[in-house]
Amino acid sequence: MINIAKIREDFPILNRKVNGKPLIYFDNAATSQTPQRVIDEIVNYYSNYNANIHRGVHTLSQEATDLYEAARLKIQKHFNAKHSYEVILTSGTTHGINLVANGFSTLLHKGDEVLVSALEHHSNIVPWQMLCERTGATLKVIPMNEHGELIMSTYEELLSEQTKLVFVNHISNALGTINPIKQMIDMAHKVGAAILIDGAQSCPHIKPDVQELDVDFYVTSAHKMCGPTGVGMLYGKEEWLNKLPPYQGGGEMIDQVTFAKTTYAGLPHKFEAGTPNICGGIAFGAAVDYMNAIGFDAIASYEHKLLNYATKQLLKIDGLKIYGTAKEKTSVISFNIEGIHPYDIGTILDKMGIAVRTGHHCAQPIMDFFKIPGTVRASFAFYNTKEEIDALVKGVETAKMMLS
Ligand code: C6P
Repeated sequence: MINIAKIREDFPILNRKVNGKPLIYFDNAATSQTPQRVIDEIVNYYSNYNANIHRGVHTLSQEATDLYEAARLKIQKHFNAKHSYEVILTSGTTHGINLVANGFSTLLHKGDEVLVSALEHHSNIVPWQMLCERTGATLKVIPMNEHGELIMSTYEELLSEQTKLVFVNHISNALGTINPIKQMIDMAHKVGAAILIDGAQSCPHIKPDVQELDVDFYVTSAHKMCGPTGVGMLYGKEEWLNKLPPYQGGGEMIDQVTFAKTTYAGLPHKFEAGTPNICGGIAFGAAVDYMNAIGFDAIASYEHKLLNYATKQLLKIDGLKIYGTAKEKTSVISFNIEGIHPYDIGTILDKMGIAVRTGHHCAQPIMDFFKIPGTVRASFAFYNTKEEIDALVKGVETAKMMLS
């Protein structure tokens, strides 16, 4: 059971006021808030350990290296990767996807097909379009239905011997749909295709087990799960990471450099060129510890209650339509009110101290599917409350009155 009052004490930002009102933060899918434990880790690093890593013989450098590598081990354990070197620390989900897409430049050819789901964030569309332009491979789309669920029978039809790669998010950022990724992974493997799962939105709610999933690549960002911005993880199966060429060249990713030829370092360093976000990596480890101490089962069950309550209360508002009504759904509610632009609702809510996201949520194809310019999106985290949802509902009613 979650002790919500105690948890809220961990997040200093929840005490601030916005426009003279207590902050109600419902933009968790854009970025989550940061607990004191993670803030302390950042302050501690810059106060006591700041040094470059994997380079110095001096004590500070060795201590910073130990902390950074300890964080990698925490992340490995959290996602249950078989080896720590299968965990590549990146700048975030976008970086991880681009790294894999770039690597496949040498592995794809004209005639090959790659499948993307209709539910993707631009990060999991554009790099693959760029890959297809480079290689002559064809991008095909797994469609969705009116509820925002992928149509699995069409997915099955689209899979063939030509399919080399599938990419799909674990949870849609715009609609909250939880995709049946285990089934999708198994189906991709049956035709010999590799599959990448974008876990940007799942990691705050679910603890994925990459070995049990048997996934080839899994990517996420620390800032979605109580960590800092500018750091994230790419998990890749060892055999796949070995097949991919390095993404960026520079310091730390090499074995030997001469002007005639360079040989590369082993995993994970082959993919970690340059000075990484050292403090960010260490704080990512602290965020993983923090969330595990609360427990993902407790988080998921509490957030599910918030989702059900908010859905029920919001639907009482005349003219309000929710986009994304999948059976399997997480705590994201995208909605519009007939005749009112989402941006106007978001602006009025902000005056009441309520932070929501408005617009296309970097998922324009989803908005095109529903023939709308965008939605208001309220996304809940385990530190939100029922009382905050009541305030949101009241705020939306007021906005509706002002704008109708
Ligand atoms: N979605 C949102 O408001 P980065 O920016 O690399 O940390 O994450 C990109 C990304 C990739 N995939 C999914 C499913 C995402 O939701 C996001 C980020 C935020 O929905 C910011 S656009």
